[in-house]
Amino acid sequence: MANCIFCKIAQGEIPSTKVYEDDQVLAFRDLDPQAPEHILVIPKKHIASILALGAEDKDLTGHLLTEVIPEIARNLGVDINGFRLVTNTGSDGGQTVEHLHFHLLGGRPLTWPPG
Ligand code: D5M
Repeated sequence: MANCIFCKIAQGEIPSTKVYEDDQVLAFRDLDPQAPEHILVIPKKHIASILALGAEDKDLTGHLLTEVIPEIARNLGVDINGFRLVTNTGSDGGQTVEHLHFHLLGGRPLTWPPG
């Protein structure tokens, strides 16, 4: 989608520090890390948020949650002590980039509740 920063990252038009890539999914380091490991996991296809997912995205979301995220967590070593997976949605949710993304945060003890 034109003017979507994460579409541009997915297409290689804007550089990113990649930690995982396949034909459907890209994961890269957040520019403003909130934890020692702060990764953004995105579908390459433009989907605005979790609310914009459709039935046609079941294979993609299943792949992302059951295969990609556990693999990234294991590769980073945060599977041992744990990590947090967050998808901010809409303005109250704090979503600033309107392309579905999961924040994977780990590498330190995280507090709850978030602000
Ligand atoms: O999270 C959007 C996140 O995207 C926020 O943590 C900054 C990050 N961001 C924005 N631009 C970039 C680039 N170019 N590379 C890496 N990370 C980026 P949200 O949940 O929408 O607030």
